[in-house]
Amino acid sequence: MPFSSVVILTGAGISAESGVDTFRDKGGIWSKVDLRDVATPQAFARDPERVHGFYNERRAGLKTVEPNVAHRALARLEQEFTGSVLVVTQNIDDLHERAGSTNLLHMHGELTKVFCTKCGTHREERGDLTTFDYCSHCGATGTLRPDIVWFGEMPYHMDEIQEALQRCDLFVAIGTSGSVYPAAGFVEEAQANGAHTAELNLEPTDHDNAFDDVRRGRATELVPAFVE
Ligand code: BV8
Repeated sequence: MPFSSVVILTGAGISAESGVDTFRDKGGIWSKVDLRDVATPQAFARDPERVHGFYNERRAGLKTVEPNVAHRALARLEQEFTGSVLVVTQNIDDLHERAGSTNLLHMHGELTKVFCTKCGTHREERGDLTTFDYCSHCGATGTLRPDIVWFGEMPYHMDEIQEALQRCDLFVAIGTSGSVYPAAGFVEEAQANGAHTAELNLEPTDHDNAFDDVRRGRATELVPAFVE
């Protein structure tokens, strides 16, 4: 690869063939549940049990899925590439790390973590969360929430991501519809800084015209071929 600094943005499409639901495809998560009822701070304030139930189910679902060859190809790229490879994922599953990626940023949070709204402590959680749970750090009860960036909240690691987008000479978006900002704007930012840009996705997206190289197909076929 004639590049030295690569930023890879992944979305739900890379985990689809592992059996994790996407959001905006036919039959996707947002066709079954209104995101305003489960993925906003207002929803959590209104009905925390419902929000806990939504994420408890998805957290439990992680036990039944495995990384696929696309996740593994990105991990291999990180290990074998002589330059730097940063994976920025919008996904809240843990399939990239289970495949072996280590230079990885979860910009929308992680299903396997919770944080305390009183003391701000983040910790790992693999079981169900309830409104009766207490924070092991400050002792408060009912203050734990899923460590997820909801709509209207600031995504994580934005400074680090912006810095990488300015530095990279290759930006690749994989399995994302490009419907959610700020991630949807990363291609323009990378391109404005001179990076080559590529999109690997099953279906056309609203951002097709923004990419230098557009490839259509399943992530498990496109990603291993792309990183070779
Ligand atoms: C923020 C966690 C700033 C929840 C998620 C109007 C204009 C511009 C922006 C806005 C606007 N109105 C509101 C906003 C801001 C808002 C936003 O973008 N809204 C959209 C809907 C317009 N954004 C935010 O609120 C963000 N924060 O802007 O902060 C700020 C500044 C000051 C003060 C406060 C804040 C925060 C957004 C984070 C939301 N949280 N996730 C959860 O998971 O439960 S986002 C949600 O969509 C998902 O979780 C996911 O992370 C994200 C992106 O989805 P995709 O991954 O792309 O999935 P999708 O289903 O859409 O697409 C899958 C693709 O894969 C498809 O194209 C399909 O073809 C393809 N595919 C399928 N199978 C395969 C495949 N490809 C390859 N192989 C396959 N096998």
